[in-house]
Amino acid sequence: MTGVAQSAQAPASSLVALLPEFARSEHDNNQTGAAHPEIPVIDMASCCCGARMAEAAREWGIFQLVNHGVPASAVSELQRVGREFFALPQAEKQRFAMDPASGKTEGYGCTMQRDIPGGNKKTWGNFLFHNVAPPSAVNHAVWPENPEGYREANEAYCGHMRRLTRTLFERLSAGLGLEEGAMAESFGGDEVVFLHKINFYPPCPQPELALGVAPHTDLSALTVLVPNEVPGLQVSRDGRWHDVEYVPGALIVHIGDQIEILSNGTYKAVLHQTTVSKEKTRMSWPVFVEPPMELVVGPHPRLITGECPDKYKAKKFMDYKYCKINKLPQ
Ligand SMILES: O=C(O)CCC(=O)C(=O)O
Repeated sequence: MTGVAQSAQAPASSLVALLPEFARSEHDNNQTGAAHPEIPVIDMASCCCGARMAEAAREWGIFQLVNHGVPASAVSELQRVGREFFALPQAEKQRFAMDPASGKTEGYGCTMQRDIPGGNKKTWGNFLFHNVAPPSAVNHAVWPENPEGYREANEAYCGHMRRLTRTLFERLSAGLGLEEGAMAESFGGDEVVFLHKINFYPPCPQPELALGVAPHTDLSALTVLVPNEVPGLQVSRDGRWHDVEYVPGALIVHIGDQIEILSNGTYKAVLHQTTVSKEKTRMSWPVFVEPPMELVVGPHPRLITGECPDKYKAKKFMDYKYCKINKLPQ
């Protein structure tokens, strides 16, 4: 996530033209993408899946996972409560609005992207996000009580994310020649933070002028995302945008900034954005897996050598986050 979160003003899909605060210049809104079969789809039941993950993390910074072991029922329940939350009346959703100015940094909102040519622009979408684990990072006061089952669905899904993340960290550590436990340990072990977000991108009258999320890499170590069936996610590679194909049942894994730093640049945080549709509502459910705020993350000592000196400063995750959100040098 990037930019400055504002209290939410829902984009009005009944409009026939885009309000200026959402419209980007052509230069600023390069959406030309192509379905790209090369974005790796990795079968976790296959014996070489660890090597394929490491290769995808080096080459793309993104891959899709099938046979990941997260039950379809847990995913569909997560999606149900998300869809039902966004179908609530605006006033009900607004009760959970975030308000960073008053220190309420979790909740319902929309994003304003700063510092782009033509001034600040809103992205065409709303979101809800809050931490789900560990217990010390959770504030249930910012979780919606409606719809029924919201809390249970998020907690159950988080349990699956814990297990999956452990495996991903192990495979990605091995791909760097480190012990399997190295990455989990470097990101805080049992204190690693799971932040759940729901993105809601309603139909847009002029989709060619808007973006759902502006280009960014994730602050996280990694992000595991469930999309609905409406395409829109694009990733940048070799100077152009590539559409991420919808693979039913797959989970999309983004390498985030913290893994890029820990790997001393061997793995790449993926630059991505989302487009929006004229007719359909797109939704996505990313889980951002982050180190605790106080933890210092830097290149792993075993990956710093005479030939390959450290490429990133070691710093507390909270300082990294502050600099990134405020567009300050790291
Ligand atoms: O909706 C998506 O596919 C991507 C969402 C995303 O990049 C974000 O929420 O930071």
